[in-house]
Amino acid sequence: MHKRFFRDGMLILMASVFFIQHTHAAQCDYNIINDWGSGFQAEIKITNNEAQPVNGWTVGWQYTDGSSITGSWNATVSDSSPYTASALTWNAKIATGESVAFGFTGTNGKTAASVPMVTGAVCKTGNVSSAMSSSSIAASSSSSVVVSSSSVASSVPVNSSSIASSSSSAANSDAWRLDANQSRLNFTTTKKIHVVENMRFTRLSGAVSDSGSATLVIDLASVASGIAVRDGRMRNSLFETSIFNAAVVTLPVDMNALSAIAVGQSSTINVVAELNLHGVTNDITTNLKISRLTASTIMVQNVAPIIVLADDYDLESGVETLRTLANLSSIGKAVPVDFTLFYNAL
Ligand code: UQ8
Repeated sequence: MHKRFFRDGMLILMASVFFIQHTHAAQCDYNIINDWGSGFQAEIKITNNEAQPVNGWTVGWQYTDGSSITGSWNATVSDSSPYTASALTWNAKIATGESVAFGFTGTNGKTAASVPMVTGAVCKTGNVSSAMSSSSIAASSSSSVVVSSSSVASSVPVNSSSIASSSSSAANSDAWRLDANQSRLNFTTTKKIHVVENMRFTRLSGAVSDSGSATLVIDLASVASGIAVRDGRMRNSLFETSIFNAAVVTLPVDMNALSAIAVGQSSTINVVAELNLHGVTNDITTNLKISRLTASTIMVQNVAPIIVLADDYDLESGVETLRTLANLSSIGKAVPVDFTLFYNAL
C-alpha cells in the first residue's frame, strides 16, 4: 500500500517536473504589417516572457473570411487553412525575454485583412495589444476571432521600429497600391566571368499605407530567366520557394514629402529599407527617384542598381548547386537589381 502510494507519488512528481521543464509560456501576437485591400502582409510574433527557454514551437490560426496565404518566410507554414507554422532550426529556441517573428503574405477574403486568434501550446499568456493585433492565450481553443475592418482602420501597423515610429497614430488604410502589370523588377547575373544575363520576377505586389509604410512583395516562384529548366532550378535549389516563397521589402516613406511632389515633377529621397530574402533580413540604404506622373500615379525607380550579395542572404550554397548542375566554371555572387514601380492612388 505504502509502496504503491510512494510509486504514484513519484510518478506525479516526475510528471510535474517534466511539465515544468517542457511547458513553454509565451505570448503569441498576430500583427498586420500592411493591407492593400486585395491582399495583406502579416507576422506572428512569439515572445518568451517566462523564466524557461522555449525549445521548438508550432502555432496555428484560421481565417473565417476566406483569406488565404500565398507566401511565408522564417517558418514552415502549411498549405491550407487552418494554418500551422513550425520553427526552422535556427529560430526554434527562444531565450527568456526574446522573441521570434515569422511573416507571410496572403489574399484577403473580404476587403480588409482579418486578425485571427493564434493558438498553440507555446501561446500561454497574452493580451490584445492593438486593434490590428490579436494575442492568444488558449492552446486548446479552435475558434478564430476576427477584428472588423472598422476597428482595423483605426489602428497602428506594427513592423520594424523604423516603420512603427513613423506611424504612431495614423490609420492604416492604403494610400497607394502597386500597379503589378506596369511595374518591373529585374536582376542581372554573371557566369563564366563574361556571360551577363538579365532576369526578372514577374509577380509583384505591394502598397504604401496612409501612415507611410511601404511594402513590396516579390513572389520568388515567378522568377523568369528565359530558360524554364533554369527557372525550376532557381526556385528549388537557390531560393527554396517551398520554404521561402516571397522576398519582402519594407520601408518607411515620408508622406508629406511625397504629397509635395507636383504632377510632372520628380524628387530623389534617401531611404533605409529592409529586405527579407531566404530567411535573412538586411537593411538596404539607397536613393529612390519618385516621379508624379498624374494626380493619381507615381513612379518609383532606383537611382543606381542595388547590389545584392548572395552570401548576405544565405544563398551561397544554392549558387554553388546551380553552378554544379549547369557544369559552369563560375557564377557571380554579386547581383545588381533594378526596378521601376508604379503606384495608383486609392
Ligand atoms: C512611394 C515610395 C517611395 C514607395 C516605395 C517603393 C518601394 C517598395 C521601393 C523598393 C525599394 C527597395 C530598396 C527595393 C529593393 C529591391 C531588391 C534589392 C529586391 C531583391 C530582389 C531579389 C530577390 C533578387 C535576387 C538576388 C539574388 C542574390 C539572386 C541570385 C541570382 C543568381 C546568382 C542566379 C544564377 C543563375 C544562373 C547563372 C544559373 C546557371 C544555369 C542553370 C542552373 C541552368 O539550369 C541553365 O539552363 C539549363 C543555365 O543556362 C544554360 C544556367 O545558366
